[in-house]
Amino acid sequence: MLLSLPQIDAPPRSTRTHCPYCAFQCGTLLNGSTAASMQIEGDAEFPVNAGRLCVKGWSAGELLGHPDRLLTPLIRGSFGDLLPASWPAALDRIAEAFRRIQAEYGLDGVGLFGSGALTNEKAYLLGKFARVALRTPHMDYNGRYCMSSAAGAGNKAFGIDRGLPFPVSDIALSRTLLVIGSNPFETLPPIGQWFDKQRENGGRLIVADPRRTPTARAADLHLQLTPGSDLALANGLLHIAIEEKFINADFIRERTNGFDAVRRTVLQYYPARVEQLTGVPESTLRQTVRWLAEGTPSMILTGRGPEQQSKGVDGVLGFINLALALGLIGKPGSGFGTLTGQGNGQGGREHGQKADQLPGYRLIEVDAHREHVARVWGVDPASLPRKGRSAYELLDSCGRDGGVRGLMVMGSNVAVASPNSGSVIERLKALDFLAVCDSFANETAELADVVLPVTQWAEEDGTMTNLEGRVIRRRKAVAAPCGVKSDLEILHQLAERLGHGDKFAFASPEAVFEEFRLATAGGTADYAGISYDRIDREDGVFWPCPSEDHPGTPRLFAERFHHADGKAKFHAVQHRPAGEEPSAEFPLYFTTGRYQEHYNSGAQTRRVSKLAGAKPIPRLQIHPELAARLGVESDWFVTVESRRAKVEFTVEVTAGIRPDTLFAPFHWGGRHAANLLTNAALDPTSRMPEFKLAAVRVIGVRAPEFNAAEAIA
Ligand SMILES: Nc1nc2c(c(=O)[nH]1)N[C@H]1C(S)=C(S)[C@@H](COP(=O)(O)OP(=O)(O)OC[C@H]3O[C@@H](n4cnc5c(=O)[nH]c(N)nc54)[C@H](O)[C@@H]3O)O[C@H]1N2
Ligand SMILES: Nc1nc2c(c(=O)[nH]1)N[C@H]1C(S)=C(S)[C@@H](COP(=O)(O)OP(=O)(O)OC[C@H]3O[C@@H](n4cnc5c(=O)[nH]c(N)nc54)[C@H](O)[C@@H]3O)O[C@H]1N2
Ligand code: SF4
Ligand SMILES: [Mo]
Repeated sequence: MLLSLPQIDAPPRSTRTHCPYCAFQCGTLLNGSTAASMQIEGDAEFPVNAGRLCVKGWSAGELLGHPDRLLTPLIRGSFGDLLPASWPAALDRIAEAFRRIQAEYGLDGVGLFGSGALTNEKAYLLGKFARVALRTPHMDYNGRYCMSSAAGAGNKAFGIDRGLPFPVSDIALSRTLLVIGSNPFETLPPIGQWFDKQRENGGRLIVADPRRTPTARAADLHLQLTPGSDLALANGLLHIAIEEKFINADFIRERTNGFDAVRRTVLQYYPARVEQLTGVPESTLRQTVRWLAEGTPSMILTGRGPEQQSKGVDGVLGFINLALALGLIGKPGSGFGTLTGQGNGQGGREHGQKADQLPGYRLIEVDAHREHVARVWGVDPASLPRKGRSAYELLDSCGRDGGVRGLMVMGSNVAVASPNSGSVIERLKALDFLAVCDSFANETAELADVVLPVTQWAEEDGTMTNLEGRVIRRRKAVAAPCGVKSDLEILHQLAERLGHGDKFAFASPEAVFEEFRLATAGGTADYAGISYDRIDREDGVFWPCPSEDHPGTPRLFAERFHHADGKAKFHAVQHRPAGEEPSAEFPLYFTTGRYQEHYNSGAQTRRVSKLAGAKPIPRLQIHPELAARLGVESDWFVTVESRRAKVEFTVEVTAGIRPDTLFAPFHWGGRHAANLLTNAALDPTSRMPEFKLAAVRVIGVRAPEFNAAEAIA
C-alpha cells in the first residue's frame, strides 16, 4: 500500500506491463504512479509488439479512474435497485445463497462462469473454487465462445492445443501466408509489422473472408467465400493439391497417420463443386494451392471465421489436413496456427475453467489426472466433481428443472456476448441468485443480485499466456482505488465462508502461481519450470517448460507431435450445412465480428471516450446491390429479423461485403445487440456456438428523417 502512494517530487515511476485487452498482450510502459497521472507507451523492448500499440491499448488508462468504475459492492434491495453495501454483507449474501441453493438442489445447483480475461492465477483459483469450495461440475467460461473449436482441432490433430506453435515473428519468415476468417489488421493491429516484414521479404498474402476487410485489401488474393463454406474450401484445396501432385509423401509417411481416409474424402471435392459451395472461382482455388505448395515456407492461420460455426472443429481440421499433406509443419516460418483472441485466451483455456478440465490441460474424467490435482489440493480425488455443462448449455440451464439455480460470473458479459442473447437474458432472470465480479456494471451485472467491484490490470500482479504460448507478467503500476478487491481475494473470502478458507489463503498472486506450477507439473500445459523471476529475466517463457533448467518451447512439432506415437493425425471431415442456411423465408446470411475500436461485449471500450467517439453505434454492412434492391442508403435504418428476434441497425453501404450477406459487430447490448439474432447451434465437439452464421431477412427500412417503419413490398 505505502509503496504505491505517490511521493511529492518523486520522479514518475515507469512500470513494464501489458495491455488489458487482446491476446497480442502488447508490452506497455506505464509512466506515473496514479491513475490520473498515468501515460501509456508501447514497450519497444517487448519482442511481440516491439513498441507498437493499437488505439485500444493507447487509451486503456481511461479505464482506471473512470467515473463508471464500481467502487463498492452492490446488493439488490427490496425495491429492486442495486444498492451500495459493505464487503462482509455482500460476501455473506453470496455464500448464504450458494449454501441455501446447494442444500435444496444439490451441489450442481450452483455454477461458475469464468473468462479468458483472467490471469492464470485467477483462472486456476476459480477452477479450484468450483471443484473444492463448491464441488460443482458446472464451471465453464467464455473461451467456449472463443477458442474452443481451435482447441478441439489442435488436440485431435496434434495432441496439444497451443494456438501458435511458433513465435509471431515467424510470420515474417513465411513466403506464402494464408489467413482464413481472421481480420488481424483490426483485431491484433500491431501484428501488421510482421505482415509488412513478410511482404518486404517477398512474401505473399492470401485471405479468405466473406468481407473485404482491411486485411483482405492488403492481400494478393482474396477468397471472398460464402459464410459457412470453409470446410468445403479446405477439402477443395487439398483435392487440388493431390490432383496437381503437390503433397509431401515423405512427411505424410514419417510424421502422420490417417491420410488415406482423408484422400478418399477429398476426392469428392472436385473444383467445380467447391466453386459452387464456396463461391470462389476454380482459378483462384488453384492459384492458392500453387502458392502454398511452391512459395514455401508457407503458413496457414485461422481466426474466428471458420471456428465460430457449428462445424468449427472440422473446419479447422480441414485446414490442418492441408498443412500436414503439404508437409508444412515443424519448420521455421512454416506451419499451421490459430490466432488466439482474449488477453489470456491461451492460459485461460489450460487450467481448469473448462467444464471437462483440470489444471495443466488435465482432464477431469481421467483418474490419474484427478489424482495428481487432488494431491496438490490436499483433497480426496473422489470428492472432485465430474464433467459439467459447456458455457451456452450452462447458461441455458439457468432456472430450469435440473439446471443451475445460482451463478457467479467473473470476467464475462454473458448477457451481450452469448448467442441468442434474448433467451440467455431470460435464463439469467430466471435464476434464484446471480453474482457478478467486475470493474463495471455491465449488462450482466445489471441483472445481478450481488455485484462485487474488482481491481483491474494495472492494479494487480499475475501472469498471462499470450497467443504464442509465451507466459508473461502483468505488473502492478498503480494503487487500486479504495473499496475494490482482487478476484483472488474474493475467492478466498468466499471459500472461508463456505468452510474451505485454508485452501484459498495465499499471500500474493505469486504464491498462487507457485501452487499452480505444481498442479500443472507433468500435464500437457506444463508450467512447472516457470517462475516470476524467470519471466522477468527472459521476457516471457514459452510452455511447455517442465523444469527450471528447461529453456521453454518457442517452437513445437520440430521433431514430434504430442500423440503417444509422436505423429500427427489426419481427420477425414465432410462439409455440411450450418445450423440454419438461408431459405425463401430468411434469404440472407448474417455474420458478426469486430471493430478495431471496440473490445468484445464493449463493457470496457464503450466507456472510453476516444473509442466511443470513433464508433458510437454498430452499423450493419450491406452491399450496394442489396441496398439498391432494398431501397436504402448509408445512415438509413433497416430492421433485420432472424428466427429469434428483430433488431434495427443503422446502415453502412459498402462494396466490401458479399451481396448475400449482412455483417454487424457484436460490441453492443440492448436494442442494438447483434446477438439477439445469432443462432446457438453448437459444434458437437467444442460446443462452440454458431456466431458466424444465421439466416435472416430485412423486414423494414426507414429513412433517417422518418419515424414510422416502412414495410417492404
Ligand atoms: N478490435 C478488436 N480486437 C480484438 C477483439 C475485439 O473485440 N476487438 N477481440 C479479441 C478476441 S476475444 C478475439 S476471439 C479475436 C478475434 O479476431 P478475428 O478472428 O480476426 O475476428 P472476427 O471479427 O470475429 O472474425 C474475423 C473475420 O471472420 C469473417 N467471417 C465471418 N463469417 C465467416 C465465415 O463463415 N468464414 C470465414 N472464413 N470468415 C468469416 C468476418 O467477416 C471477420 O472479418 O480478436 C481479438 N482482438
Ligand atoms: N455475435 C458474436 N458474439 C460473440 C463473438 C462474435 O464474434 N460474434 N465472439 C465471442 C468471443 S470470441 C468472445 S471472447 C466473447 C467475449 O465476450 P465477453 O465474454 O463478454 O468478454 P468481454 O467483453 O471481454 O467482457 C469481459 C468483462 O469482464 C470484465 N473483466 C475484465 N478483466 C477482468 C478481471 O480480471 N476480473 C473480472 N472479474 N472481470 C474482468 C470486463 O470489465 C468486462 O465486463 O464474445 C463472444 N461473442
Ligand atoms: S493489439 Fe491487443 S494487446 Fe495490443 S494494444 Fe491493441 S488491444 Fe492491446
Ligand atoms: Mo474471443
